[in-house]
Amino acid sequence: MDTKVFDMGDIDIAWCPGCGNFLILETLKQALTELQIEPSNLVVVSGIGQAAKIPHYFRTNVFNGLHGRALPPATAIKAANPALTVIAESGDGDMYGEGGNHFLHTIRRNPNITNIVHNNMVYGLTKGQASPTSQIGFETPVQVNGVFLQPFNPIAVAIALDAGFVARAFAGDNKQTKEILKKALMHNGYALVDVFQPCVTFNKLNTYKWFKEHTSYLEDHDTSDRNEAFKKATETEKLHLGIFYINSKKLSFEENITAFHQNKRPLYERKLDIKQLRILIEQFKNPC
Ligand SMILES: Cc1ncc(C[n+]2csc(CCOP(=O)(O)OP(=O)(O)O)c2C)c(N)n1
Ligand code: SF4
Ligand SMILES: [Mg+2]
Repeated sequence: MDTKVFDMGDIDIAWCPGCGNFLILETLKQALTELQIEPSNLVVVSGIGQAAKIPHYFRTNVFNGLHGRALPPATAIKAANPALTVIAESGDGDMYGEGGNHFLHTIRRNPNITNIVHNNMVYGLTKGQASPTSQIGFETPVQVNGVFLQPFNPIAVAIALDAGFVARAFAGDNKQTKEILKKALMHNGYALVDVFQPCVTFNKLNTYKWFKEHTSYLEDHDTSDRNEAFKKATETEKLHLGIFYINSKKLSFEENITAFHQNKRPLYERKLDIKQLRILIEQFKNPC
């Protein structure tokens, strides 16, 4: 298999030259290729934003939904057909701001999906307002005196909620990002990969250079130690890169729902009872 199986061919990509999104797109294609995941067995789901354009540039099954709403359809797709590899991918605003509620409750549900967040610490698509992960002091046309709110810490929140797989990568490091993505894709249950992604147009603070200077790799770290993982996630002098935490003992959402269902079969394998469906439609037509 070659990464070209995922290429859309000769199309215009509406990202700025030098944008970190190009690196994430290419690295993800490499990870999928190395895992031999075929385009026909993959679904890429997103919300709205620059990062959320990623399904447009992928030759596979895609669903581009509403702002902040990538996780619910991704959860539903996986529940209906657990044989598919499902990726929910969007930006920091989409996943942690507008989609923040879904972020929390998807971790609780634990669907077997990979959640990739392009974290550029800014609202890129809407031209540079502060996002939930913007750093204190970041000046924008709206936050003219600089951001004064504490940045949202997705890694610490995910560990606090006992997410099954929690990692952070940097788009500029192809090798580490690819290895993390491969492990996340192989994990049974919800996997968060927050990827630092420079926005070269609207974030002049968190540049490629800034990320290199302000990050350090997790070393000799026990990924089963939740307390230590939380401690590392809250350290801010250097932002750590790597896999913080893995808990493979939890049942996934799909395993739970098929266990509860009488015939133990996923939705797409069950026969449609057209008579019952008609009754249901009639009920909705005449709710009173
Ligand atoms: C309900 C709703 N609110 C606001 C918007 C405007 N909007 C579109 S994208 C976006 C922010 C995207 O930021 P992020 O998710 O970080 O993605 P990026 O563009 O940085 O990749 C906003 C506020 C919208 N489309 N829908
Ligand atoms: S505005 Fe920023 S995030 Fe959007 S394409 Fe340009 S560099 Fe990338
Ligand atoms: Mg963003």
